[in-house]
Amino acid sequence: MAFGNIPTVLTAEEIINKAFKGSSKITINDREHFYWVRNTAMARVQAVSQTIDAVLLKYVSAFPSFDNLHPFYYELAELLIGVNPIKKSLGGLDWCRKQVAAIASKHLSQMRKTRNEDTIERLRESAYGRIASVVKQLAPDLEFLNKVRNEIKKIPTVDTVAPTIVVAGFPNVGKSSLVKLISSATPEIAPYPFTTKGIHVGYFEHKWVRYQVIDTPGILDRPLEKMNEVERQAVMALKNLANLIIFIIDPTGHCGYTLEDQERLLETVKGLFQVPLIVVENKMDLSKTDSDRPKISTASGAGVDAIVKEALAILHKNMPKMEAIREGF
Ligand SMILES: Nc1nc2c(ncn2[C@@H]2O[C@H](COP(=O)(O)OP(=O)(O)OP(=O)(O)O)[C@@H](O)[C@H]2O)c(=O)[nH]1
Ligand SMILES: [Mg+2]
Repeated sequence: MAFGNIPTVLTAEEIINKAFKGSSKITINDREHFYWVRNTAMARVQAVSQTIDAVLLKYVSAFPSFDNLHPFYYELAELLIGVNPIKKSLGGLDWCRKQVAAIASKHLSQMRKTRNEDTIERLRESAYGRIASVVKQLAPDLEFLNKVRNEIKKIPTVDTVAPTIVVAGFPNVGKSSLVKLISSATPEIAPYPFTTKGIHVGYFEHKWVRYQVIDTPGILDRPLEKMNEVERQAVMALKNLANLIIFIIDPTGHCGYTLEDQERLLETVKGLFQVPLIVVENKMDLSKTDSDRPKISTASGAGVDAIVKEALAILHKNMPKMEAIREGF
């Protein structure tokens, strides 16, 4: 998985309670009462600081290092959440780890110097209080990172190496229906636009090569800055993953959009993405145009095999190295 398995991010309060509760169980016995008191207090402060450090470090390391992320994931994270706020909050966690370590070390060294039991207890309390207050300052960051974690979980894992077909077009034209027919993906299909709200990934195998097929949300022909978050995810997939685009047109009017609008989007897509493109007219069981474009019906399956064949031929032609490897088997 691109984002690994990010654990639930605890709240500041939960982290503090966890650390304090764990430390309260520690006692370091000594025959001499003073040492018993001092060593116990010191061990507790140390334990509190170590627990907090371990918890925060776990979060920092569980989040991906955004600078090494594949552009598809990076841009999707940027679109859905915003990379800078995530980096800022993770930076906050690191800041807190340093503060906690410094507070602990300062108090421990003072505890080491005193022979007074009351002073020891006062120092322990002061360390606890300051540590708690620093962790409490993290509350908004922790809450935000937990939300990020839940958003990140929704980002699908894609194969960034497999030859990839991205299926695109206006809403409701039959993209998901095609993806479901030709790959292992099981996207939702429904008779209204914007059924697909994110990227769905499926695979099929042909002669020992695994091909990736990506279903995208429908896009309307409008400038990128006017597109909503759902449409932009389609653009991210087209831009960062496609080796070939299958552009579906529904010329029957069944989808609720005109042929002219769809043709305009096709021109936009051609201009934006420099990858081979197959234009297919779907729903030929309802009606068909007399264009010379390939025609399919995902309802009856007519014409679909021919499209897959054409897609494979184009992918092979564009990936001579892959073909050579494949032929070598
Ligand atoms: N008659 C007919 N209906 C079709 C065909 N292909 C798809 N449909 C119907 O068209 C509607 C939309 O199909 P989807 O596959 O969900 O379309 P989509 O392009 O993925 O739609 P969004 O995800 O909303 O963008 C559904 O009611 C399908 O059953 C076809 O070849 N013939
Ligand atoms: Mg769909």
